[in-house]
Amino acid sequence: MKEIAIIMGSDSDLPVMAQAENVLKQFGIGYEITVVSAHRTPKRLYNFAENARKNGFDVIIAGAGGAAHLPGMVASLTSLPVIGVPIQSKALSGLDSLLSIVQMPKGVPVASVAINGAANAALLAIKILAAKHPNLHGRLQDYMDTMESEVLNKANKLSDLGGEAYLKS
Ligand code: RP5
Repeated sequence: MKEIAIIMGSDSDLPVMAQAENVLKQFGIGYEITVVSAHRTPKRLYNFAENARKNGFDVIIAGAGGAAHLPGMVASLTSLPVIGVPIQSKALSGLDSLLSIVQMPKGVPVASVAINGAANAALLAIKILAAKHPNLHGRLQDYMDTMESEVLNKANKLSDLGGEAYLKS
């Protein structure tokens, strides 16, 4: 079952958006990944968003860069939650993407992660899905525990070695 849709404005966004795919794979969540451009394929955008719920998706992750209208336009056409991923643009380093995604008008919410924060978009999507599949809470807790252990191991190693040796290790 494909519960999450990962869409992006261009295949040039894929190196970032593949990080979301990677997290979903780690958690064994079904997903579909494709390109939907708000400006270059507006009819495809409309068709995707209008049918997203009927097609079984629960959450949409939408990455876009520059004049990043994809997440907002999709959100305007569906009741599903949309998580925007602002892609780092060349001209303005992604500030344009971020502002285009977060400055939505009242009534049309889009959640946003950090610039290039596709992995967090996937984690947030899984947290939303956990309301429907409570077993995901345990898996998310495992993920958090692993992160904690990794940081504590690093802190112990740093205390043992001191900064210079740590950097060389
Ligand atoms: C946006 O324009 C895309 O999301 C992409 O980040 C940006 C550039 O697209 P390409 O010109 O690389 O196809 O729509």
